[in-house]
Amino acid sequence: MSKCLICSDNFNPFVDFGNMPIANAFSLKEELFNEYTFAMKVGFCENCNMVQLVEQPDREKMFHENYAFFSSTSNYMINHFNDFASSVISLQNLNENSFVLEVGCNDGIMLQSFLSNKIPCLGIEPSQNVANVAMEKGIEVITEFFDQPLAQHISKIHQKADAILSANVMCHIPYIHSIYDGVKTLLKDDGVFIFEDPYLGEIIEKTSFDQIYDEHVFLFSALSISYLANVHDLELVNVEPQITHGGSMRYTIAHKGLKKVSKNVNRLIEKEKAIGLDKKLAYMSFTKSVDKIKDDLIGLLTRLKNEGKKVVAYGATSKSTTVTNYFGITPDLVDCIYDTTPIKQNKYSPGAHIPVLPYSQFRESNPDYVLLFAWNHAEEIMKKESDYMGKKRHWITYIPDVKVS
Ligand code: DWN
Ligand code: SAH
Repeated sequence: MSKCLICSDNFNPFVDFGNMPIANAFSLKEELFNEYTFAMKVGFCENCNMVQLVEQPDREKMFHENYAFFSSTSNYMINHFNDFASSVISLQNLNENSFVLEVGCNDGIMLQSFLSNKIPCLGIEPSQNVANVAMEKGIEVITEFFDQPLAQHISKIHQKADAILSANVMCHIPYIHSIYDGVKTLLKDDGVFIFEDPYLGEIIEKTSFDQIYDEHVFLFSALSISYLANVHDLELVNVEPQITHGGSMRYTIAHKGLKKVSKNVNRLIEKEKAIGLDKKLAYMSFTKSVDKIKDDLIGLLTRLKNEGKKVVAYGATSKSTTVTNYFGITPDLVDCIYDTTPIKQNKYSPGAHIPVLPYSQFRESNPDYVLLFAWNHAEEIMKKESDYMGKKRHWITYIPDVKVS
């Protein structure tokens, strides 16, 4: 039995992925003998409806001065965050007297839009190397983990916030009660806390099991977020689906009773109940679907190998650490992974030890098949590579099921 991080009720895990390394720990050859692993199991709390990891590595093992994920590696995401910022500017009528705080600003992909609109903003980003990139853009950043004590400190040096924003960060934080206390401290009476994360409903529907890895301690739904907000005297006032990261949800939270609650909130909660996200059964069938993808993908890669085909992968994503380690995909089946991120290049993927090579070498490698680990960026990547791939080369995708195209 494990204890729920939200409501302290007991629950049992519904899926066990076995021992997993740190998803973004790309290593040099000499570091491979010493890889840290943890037991990755996921459970569903029937009391508050939160889906969560049973165990998570210490935060310093994941977020540090060599963090491997830089948000601005996707042009699509740059546009997405520019649109996100514009929507907040008009929702809150922001101007040069306002104040915006972003939790987990990474390389400044979103705050750069506030900066260029002359709206005062502050980023909180504990991973020093990505924070440096934001600071080089002229963004003010505190390089610490956000929590209630840090919020207290910020409240002494800044006005309260018109908007607290966060993308793909809230689901990373097991001490989330401290985050919500911090939000309560820093949010103006008419302020909004808006965050987006991969959406549980999409993960279940698409069997996107690879959204589960060390950093993603929670998979949120409107059901679980409204429970959590309520505990902190806050209220979920809007939900807006996003197509990013394979299907995300943007949640807007305000002080309880101070903003009108959109009809979208109840509609989504009712839909979640109708598809059974509040019942164990949905999670049991998810596990079966993951194993079907495993059998199909390993079957395909083994057959291609036996036929002498050259198979490489595209995008050394965090998600791919779950895929390669759970499925047992090693360099026997996939020669290497091409990626544009310098810090990942000429290293080995966590656990599976597949070489990660610079994207600049992708085309000269002349593959027959390309396994798309960055499937959430399929539209952007397939468009960019369509001339090169032509009719002779094929993409392999595996969410929601294994497909060759
Ligand atoms: O939640 C998280 C999300 C926002 O980002 C973090 N926990 C970590 C990270 O997850 P991820 O690594 O699964 O994210 P992506 O965006 O799917 O990673 C894409 C990878 O592919 C990056 O390493 C960059 C690379 N890439 C590439 O080589 N060529 C990406 C694009 C678009 C490309 O054209
Ligand atoms: N917002 C960006 C980055 C997501 S990656 C995007 O959507 O692309 C997750 C980020 O959260 C990392 O940069 C990590 O360093 C940061 N992070 C993790 N815990 C945090 C905390 N307690 N406070 C602030 N940032 C945190």
